[in-house]
Amino acid sequence: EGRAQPASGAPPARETRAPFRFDYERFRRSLRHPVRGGRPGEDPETRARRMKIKEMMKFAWDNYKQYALGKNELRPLTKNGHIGNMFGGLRGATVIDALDTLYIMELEEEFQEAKEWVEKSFDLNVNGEASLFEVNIRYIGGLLATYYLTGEEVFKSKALELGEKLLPAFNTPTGIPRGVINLGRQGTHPHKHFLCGMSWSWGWASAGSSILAEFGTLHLEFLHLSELSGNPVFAEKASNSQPGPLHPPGVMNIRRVLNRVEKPQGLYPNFLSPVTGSWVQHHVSIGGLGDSFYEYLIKSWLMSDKKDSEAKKMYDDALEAIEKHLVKKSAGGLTYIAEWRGGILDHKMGHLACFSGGMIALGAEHAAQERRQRHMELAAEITSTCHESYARSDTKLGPEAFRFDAGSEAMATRLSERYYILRPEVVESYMYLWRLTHDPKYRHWGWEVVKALEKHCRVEAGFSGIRDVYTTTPTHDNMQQSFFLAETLKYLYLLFCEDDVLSLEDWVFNTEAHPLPINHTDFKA
Ligand code: DMJ
Repeated sequence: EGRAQPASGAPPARETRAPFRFDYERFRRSLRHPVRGGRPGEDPETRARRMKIKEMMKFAWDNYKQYALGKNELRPLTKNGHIGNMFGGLRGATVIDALDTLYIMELEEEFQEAKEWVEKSFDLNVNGEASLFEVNIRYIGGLLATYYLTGEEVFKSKALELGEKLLPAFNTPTGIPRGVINLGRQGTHPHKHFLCGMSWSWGWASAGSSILAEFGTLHLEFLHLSELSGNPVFAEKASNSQPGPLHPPGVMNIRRVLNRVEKPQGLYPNFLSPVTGSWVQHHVSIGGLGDSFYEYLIKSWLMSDKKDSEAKKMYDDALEAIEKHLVKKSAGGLTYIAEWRGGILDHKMGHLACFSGGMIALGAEHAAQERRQRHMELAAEITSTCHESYARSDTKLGPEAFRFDAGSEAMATRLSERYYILRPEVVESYMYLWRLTHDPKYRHWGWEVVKALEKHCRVEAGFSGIRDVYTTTPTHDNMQQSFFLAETLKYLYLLFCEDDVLSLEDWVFNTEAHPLPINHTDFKA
């Protein structure tokens, strides 16, 4: 599509190709539902709650804009900006993460402010050690989603330019990318994008390994980069070339490596060597370090309009091993997913692992009858356990990790695990479970979170995380995380929207809640 065909009889010496152009209008016609807006005749209380969440988003944005625009995140107590060390020299993480939420909530003026910053101030030629994963999920994901929602070229071109800068990270003996990359401009070699970035493994990851949740959370965005650019390099490899030093393989190759390596009891450990392609440590977790790898398998299948059966099989097999080895019930009857360290269970669930209620429900929707019921029950039970971790705290917000040992049930037992940093995973699961069951308890639970955020996290100049969920005189951590605007507030808002606003029939959410379109293969223009 969009490529010029050589005219018959024309001299074949030079290939003439029209530049590839993604057909945005055609894509918009392929959507089955409008993307935003209220619906006539809706319940006034639901609308009022949605409007409250919109007000929270405006408050979070306005304060970021006033005190931290151009920095990555807002420090709401000291009223200044935070840069951090995850994005190399990139700036404006909150701008990029907020764009699609502002758009969906119809905060038009604020959306224009964010867009203007991208047009005038977003600089991609910056040195510094950036996390491939974080840049992909927040920046590439945010830019792609905003392009698909608005059709504004600036978001597409920035996404593609940044995407190219990430490619050198794949240049390893196995094609499994390393975790850290320098995005700076270096060298002018014809194949410059293979030279301009140096990449490393994280200093803290054992023996130079790459992390499952990092290299396993690129697929959705990289397939869209290929789709929008017409360049297969992101998904697979440069056309007409074998993968090699100058043509590293794209994301599809990651699965090949994972399918080759033996999995202990069918489980995927969190650390893999990008040099040998074997596991470095046997730690398995559906929370931090593992989480979004599983999420991207089921979402890859959904995004492909259920054509990517390899991803579906990998998801089904992984979930079966998780059910068999990691899903447990506490003495008090709470279902949870434990972690696994070389065969020994750690009876702990991180807040991060609470996304899995939503993921399992989403997968269950499309499973055969017997599995569907079992998985829907499992999803509801896990979501309810995560709700308990909130309900059992004094602030009604949940801790970073909670345990099921030494008589404890769904509560943090260590001082260092009592904090809440505005994370989205629990409300994310409420949103999916609401959409898939319409059980009113999910909206009720979501509203409890809104009230708790207002009471304990809202400060004069934005929202802040808290250091201890078990005290009602909280100490604030002075950080308004960019994912609060990208995810927490977006999922809360969607919980109080009709189902056809960003419908699950048209969109999959990347792991930072940026919506990417499903490729409707049966669509006729
Ligand atoms: C987000 O950046 C993403 O949801 C990621 O997958 C996990 N961590 C944060 C939110 O907690």
